[in-house]
Amino acid sequence: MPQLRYFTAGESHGQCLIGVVEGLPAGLKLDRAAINRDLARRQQGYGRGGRMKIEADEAEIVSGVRHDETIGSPVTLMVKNRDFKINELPAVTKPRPGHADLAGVIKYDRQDARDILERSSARETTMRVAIGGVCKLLLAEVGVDIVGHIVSLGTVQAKTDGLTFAQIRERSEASEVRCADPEAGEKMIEAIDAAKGQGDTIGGVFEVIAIGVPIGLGSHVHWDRKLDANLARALMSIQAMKGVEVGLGFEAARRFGSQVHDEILPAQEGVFTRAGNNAGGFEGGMTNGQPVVVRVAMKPLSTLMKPMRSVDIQTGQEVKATVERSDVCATPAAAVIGEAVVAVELAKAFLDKFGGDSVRELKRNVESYREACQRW
Ligand code: EPS
Repeated sequence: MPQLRYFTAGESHGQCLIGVVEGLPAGLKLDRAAINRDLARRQQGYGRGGRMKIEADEAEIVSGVRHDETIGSPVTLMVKNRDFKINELPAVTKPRPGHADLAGVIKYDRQDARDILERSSARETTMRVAIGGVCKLLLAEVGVDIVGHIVSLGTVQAKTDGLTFAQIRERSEASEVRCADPEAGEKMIEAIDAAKGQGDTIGGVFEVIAIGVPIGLGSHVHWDRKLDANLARALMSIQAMKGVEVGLGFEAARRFGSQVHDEILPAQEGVFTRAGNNAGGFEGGMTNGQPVVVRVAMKPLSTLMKPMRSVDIQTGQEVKATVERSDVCATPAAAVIGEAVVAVELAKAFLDKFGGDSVRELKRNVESYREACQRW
């Protein structure tokens, strides 16, 4: 069992969202402002709908801390829903193609798809971002930093080759669509407007980069210890995700080996260097000391203002699918969720490799390993 585990609970229009994180070392200063900054980042992005104008997500920490520091016990986080009205909402009987509605009502034997959509809603990602925020604070202690940004939206591609981590952060943070290429960003906004004008939705691809990750997180020895696989699973579990690539990803399959693999160069400052990072920071399921680079494809959201054909689950008659308040595009927000999910998986991998009942112990262990890698 990994040292770090978490659960989330809560419905989209329920009272609140809850997260319980077990296995955090003691002595981690929980900077609420940093966690709330990420919650606010998740709420932003061009193409979001009415709900985000109602909510002002803030995490309350209700267990596991004293004087704002973890004490080793489970940390419970809570985000209240301002739009708490789960018992007043109308029934949903016209399942939306692409949504969890239909499979959910059949599987759980419900007559109202609201019983499904309340939990399948991407509102749940609020709590994952809060938990990811906690994990980012832990990762900062061991020298890891993470950024998520949009690399394509619909058919618009961003050009980000040659940009540094800091440039990607600065530029994507300044962009309404979290895109580090301002020209592409404008076209993305146009694409979102066009989709909205048609009563349609639009998806995209985001990339998450993590720097400062040492060699050797994860392992080649067994399938469930391969960190790239665990990352892919965690990223796929974000609502509306349809594909994950590591490094070159699918493009690697179209090239020869000599055009894919990152040549190994003599040591500089004690560590081997690499001629590139097509591997996205992973070889054999282990980190190889290069930045971790993953890209994730998000489908267009399934609530359309111009609804698609469906069948009423009560009458069996052909109808148009349910129309509910929703977003035209939430891919910029998904990049923030991706950062959080990557942070959780990396934090897990650090604690699995280095242990640590306290942050001080974890840091000692990581520092001594980094030194050993330099001497190797
Ligand atoms: C979301 C909250 C939801 C939607 C969206 C994401 O709020 P509501 O359903 O009250 O408008 O805006 O969820 C969906 C797109 C979905 O299909 O459930 C959020 O907090 O991210």
